[in-house]
Amino acid sequence: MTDTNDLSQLEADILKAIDAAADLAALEAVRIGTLGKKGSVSQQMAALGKMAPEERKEFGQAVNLVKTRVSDALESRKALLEGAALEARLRSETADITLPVRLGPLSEGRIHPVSQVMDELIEIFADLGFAVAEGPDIETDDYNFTKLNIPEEHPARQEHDTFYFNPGEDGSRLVLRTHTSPVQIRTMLKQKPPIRIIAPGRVYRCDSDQTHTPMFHQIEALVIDEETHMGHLKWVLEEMCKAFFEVDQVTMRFRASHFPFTEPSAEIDIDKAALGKPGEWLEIGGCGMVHPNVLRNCGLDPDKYQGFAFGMGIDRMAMLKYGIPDLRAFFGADLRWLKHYGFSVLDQPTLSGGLSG
Ligand code: 2U9
Repeated sequence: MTDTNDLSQLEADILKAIDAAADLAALEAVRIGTLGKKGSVSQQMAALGKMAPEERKEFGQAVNLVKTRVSDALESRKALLEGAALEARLRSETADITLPVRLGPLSEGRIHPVSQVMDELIEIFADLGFAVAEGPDIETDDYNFTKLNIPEEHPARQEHDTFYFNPGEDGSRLVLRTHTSPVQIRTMLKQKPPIRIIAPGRVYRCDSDQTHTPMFHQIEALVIDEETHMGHLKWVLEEMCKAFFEVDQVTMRFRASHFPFTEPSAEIDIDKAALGKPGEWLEIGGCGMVHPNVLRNCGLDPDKYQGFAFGMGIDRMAMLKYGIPDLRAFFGADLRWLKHYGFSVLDQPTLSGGLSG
């Protein structure tokens, strides 16, 4: 082909093929068939070498123009097809975030009733303005007992059935904490009042029978300020019980008691009406005003600061609220038990959305 008319025809055919290419693969096939090594335009270039010089100049220019126009057409068609391909991909890959969560491993797992109740209580106390405080399970004798007004040889030490570690070189003994009270001691030692904290966590006592396990869970609360009194204590406990048992009213009773770390001290009973059995009393924990010696041991002046504290067993609260009969099954790691008494991973307890789903 040495005729410029034929060349025009070739160009027209190529431009038509470029326009007709429906996708990037088809377009690439056109490119290879024209500008590729053995492509139709490249062959015209190769033919130049066999031409007479005078012919070569004119035909060469014409072929070059065809090459440029084909090249430009390929480029612009490519940009168009790429844009369309991206559009199509974006359309097909949209995620509908309003769809319900797909059932998968998350729906298989269960939250243990102890974790559920702990989360519920943390939510309730957060709403009342309490922060969560934590401390180590292994404590010093001093924080677990002495600073809490339980000196060496005090009978309360026997009652606590303590797990002791071997004494260190200096004779000091570490213990597995028998209550979460050392967490409050640590807080008072490092933080100035006003203090408003809860301390949930594991505690340990060397005691095991139908209603006792060597490890169990407690939640304790501590409030220290300049004008704190038992009225505040009663109100907080009432609010907590109403929110926890999800009822509008609770009747409570405070029975005088004795703890070394509080004075006065009381045991807390609630009327079982909240659980559908009115007239029966149920003990849910202990409480009192923080003993002046405890305040002094933590560097606080009892003439300036007063506070209240209370403690409850979380495992017991879980048994009460969710009708779980056997404490020991809590720690049996039986998946059938957990499937029955456990809670959905996706139902986080909130005051606005409901505590127990
Ligand atoms: C500090 C000062 C005082 C926490 C208190 C109780 C009464 C109590 C029991 C309830 C059931 C333990 O889990 S249980 O067996 N607790 O009766 N706890 S007052 O008093 C404190 C704590 C920390 C610094």
